[in-house]
Amino acid sequence: MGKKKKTRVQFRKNRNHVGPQPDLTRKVRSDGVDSTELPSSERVSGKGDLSRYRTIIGVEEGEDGQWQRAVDENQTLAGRVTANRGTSFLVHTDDQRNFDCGVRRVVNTLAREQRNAVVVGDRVRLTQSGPAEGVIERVEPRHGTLSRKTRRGDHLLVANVDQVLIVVAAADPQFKPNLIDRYLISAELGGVRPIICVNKVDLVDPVRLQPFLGLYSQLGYEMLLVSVTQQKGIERLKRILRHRETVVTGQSGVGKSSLLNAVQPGMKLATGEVSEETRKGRHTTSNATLLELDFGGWVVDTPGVRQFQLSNIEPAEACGIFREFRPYLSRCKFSSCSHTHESGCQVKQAVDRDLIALTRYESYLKILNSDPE
Ligand SMILES: Nc1nc2c(ncn2[C@@H]2O[C@H](COP(=O)(O)OP(=O)(O)OP(=O)(O)O)[C@@H](O)[C@H]2O)c(=O)[nH]1
Ligand SMILES: [Mg+2]
Ligand SMILES: [Zn+2]
Repeated sequence: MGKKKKTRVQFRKNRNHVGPQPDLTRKVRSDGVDSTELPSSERVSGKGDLSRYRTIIGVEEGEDGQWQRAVDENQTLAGRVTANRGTSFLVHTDDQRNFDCGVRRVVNTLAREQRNAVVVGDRVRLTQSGPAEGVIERVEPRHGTLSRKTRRGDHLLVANVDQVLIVVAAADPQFKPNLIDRYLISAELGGVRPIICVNKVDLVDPVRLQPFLGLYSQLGYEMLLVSVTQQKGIERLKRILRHRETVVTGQSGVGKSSLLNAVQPGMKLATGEVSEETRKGRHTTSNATLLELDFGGWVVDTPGVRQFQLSNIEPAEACGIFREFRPYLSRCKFSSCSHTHESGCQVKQAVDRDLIALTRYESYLKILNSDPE
């Protein structure tokens, strides 16, 4: 495969836009491909339709306007990335086989801006290179993603999920409502429905969880209380997971893998003790893994992160999840109010009057400051 394969692709009719497409050149250049390799031609086809043809190195515009490699559907297999093995990916093909796959370099090049060319949950096309080996040739457009905004850009964790199960522990590790707000922002940014799951309720007096339950239910979030040890709430969790694609996220040691084992004992996921000294989990799960549920649906078990830091969150983005701020936003004195230090800020006034919970406002400030939790 030394030689670059050139592919002639037809672009979809381009929304009444007739002139040259500046985006193409920019995009391709930013991928480090020499633009002189991209002679272009345009022609008018029959019936007055304008079609656009360009000879490019195997890239085409996807339905969502993202750039994609053109691959021969007959020479490749469709599948789904089920695990990241560090240097390779495990792909489960639609014809029910498993392949250990590398990634074609151009796929990485095209994804440069996103940092993660391939993630668990991705729909891909691969060419077979051995009995159980292959090469990922293309990643299909994604929907429903979970990522963390970090200083170095977006760090994508998983793709193509409908909902995210945010797991916190009532105790051990310590219950931290602020963390939930961080996970809620990630869900909001990725367009996935969040569900808040409080595990280990056997360890506390349920009365202590009431204020918190009230707060988030009032904001309209689906919440559930579970205990793996007491087998409490497991049936409800199963109903929530059934026929959906769910990523399970939360700190290390909160019981993500334990919950999935309770839902489907056959999974036999490794679980670990919460270490005595640090009261933190030991990162028992080390890689995200996509697992099929035998009652319908898929789940992705993820490794807990020690610190869930979010960077570069704009006030407007944060306000997306701080729903209770909304009635006040338009009444702040300054239209660009960040609701942190400004005078005449109606959000701050609402906090003073207990119309907005102080814990949520503090959480908002921490997130804007990119404070570690
Ligand atoms: N008391 C109590 N302990 C639980 C419960 N669920 C899980 N645990 C314990 O919590 C510890 C951590 O569970 P894991 O399932 O490994 O946690 P995890 O979230 O998958 O952790 P990482 O894989 O490191 O991210 C284990 O010792 C479990 O037995 C529960 O409902 N109650
Ligand atoms: Mg785990
Ligand atoms: Zn304000």
